[in-house]
Amino acid sequence: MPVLQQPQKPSPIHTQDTSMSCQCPRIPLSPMRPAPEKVSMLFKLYCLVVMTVVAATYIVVLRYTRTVSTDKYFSTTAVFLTEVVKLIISLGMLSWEVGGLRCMASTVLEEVIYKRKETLKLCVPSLVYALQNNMAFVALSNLDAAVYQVTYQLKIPCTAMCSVLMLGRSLSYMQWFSIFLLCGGVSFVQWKPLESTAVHIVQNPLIGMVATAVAVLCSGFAGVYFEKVLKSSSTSLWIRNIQMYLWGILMTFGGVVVNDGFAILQEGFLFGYTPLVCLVILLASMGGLYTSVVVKYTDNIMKSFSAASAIVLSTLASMYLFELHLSYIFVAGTTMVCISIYLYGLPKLENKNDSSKQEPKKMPVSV
Ligand code: NCC
Repeated sequence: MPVLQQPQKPSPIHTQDTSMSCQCPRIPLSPMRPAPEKVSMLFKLYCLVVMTVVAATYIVVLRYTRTVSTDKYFSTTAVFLTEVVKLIISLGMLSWEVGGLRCMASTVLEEVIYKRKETLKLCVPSLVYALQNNMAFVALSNLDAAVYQVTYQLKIPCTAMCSVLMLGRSLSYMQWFSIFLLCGGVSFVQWKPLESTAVHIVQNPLIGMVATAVAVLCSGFAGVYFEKVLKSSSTSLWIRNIQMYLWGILMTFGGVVVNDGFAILQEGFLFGYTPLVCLVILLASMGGLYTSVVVKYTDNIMKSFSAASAIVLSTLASMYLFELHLSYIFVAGTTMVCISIYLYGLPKLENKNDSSKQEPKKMPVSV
């Protein structure tokens, strides 16, 4: 069962009683910590499966648009437009949460514009995610999608390391072992023999690998940083997202100007855009928003475990649907994933006598 994360400490902002101009529900401003939002297991499962399926489709479509299409669009503009789409959807979700556009506007004014210090906190993950999202384009322009997907799994131990260092989580040796086992298992499950696809550009695998390494580090750090900010107060997820995407728009626009500014003046902002490029932007937006919901209701390590289970299940489902044969490497990978989930959920033996350090037993999400 996934663990519903409780906010860890009350934020000073919740002790202030700032009044709003309209009769809006004061969801993000309650001085008391609200009872943890309960969502059904089915809803979590749905978010995880959508996140995983979107991520897999995103990587394949992105790779296609960068290597097979003839007119190469400016990838920085796609990263920028993704932030814009995510901001618009988050504003929509916030107005649904507070009950209308007027209330949404006053909540944004109050929580995002007036609380500059809070908004400033989101500048860090926004910058790191902007770098990560640009690196994904560089990596997938230079590496095969399967190679990228497999190497990108190194983000699992990297995320665990960041959770230990930044959130003060303690992991037993067995849990560390299970994390590396999971990393290997997902890589095996996703492994596909290299196929020579028609590629219309010159690729540099070294650049691809360096970009993947940067993306791995960014994913671990930014994910845990966002989780820390989100769970240290009862501020709504959509407000946190709006704060982050506003910075994201600024940062990624900086990327557009610095990297492609001159060329865009000549060719146009939307040069090389096709319906597939729009699909990349849509998938990137959906993937990002679902990621934020998953992190809200579980945590970043759980996200890795549950995404791994979803990958195994979706691969099994597609094998059943398309009558494909199980390969030995897939069976080995699946076994590794299952064992790692079991091992991660075992109680921590070394903390048994130390009640102060004991955490409630967390079972990984099994899907
Ligand atoms: O690498 P990953 O996620 O951790 O990257 C997180 C992505 O979500 C966006 N995000 C995060 C928090 C938040 N509040 N809002 C957001 O929009 C970040 O901008 C970042 O793009 C994964 O765990 O494997 C996952 O992978 C990505 C993607 O496949 C890789 O980053 C590709 O390089 C998935 N994103 C998409 O499918 C678009 C994500 O769903 C899962």
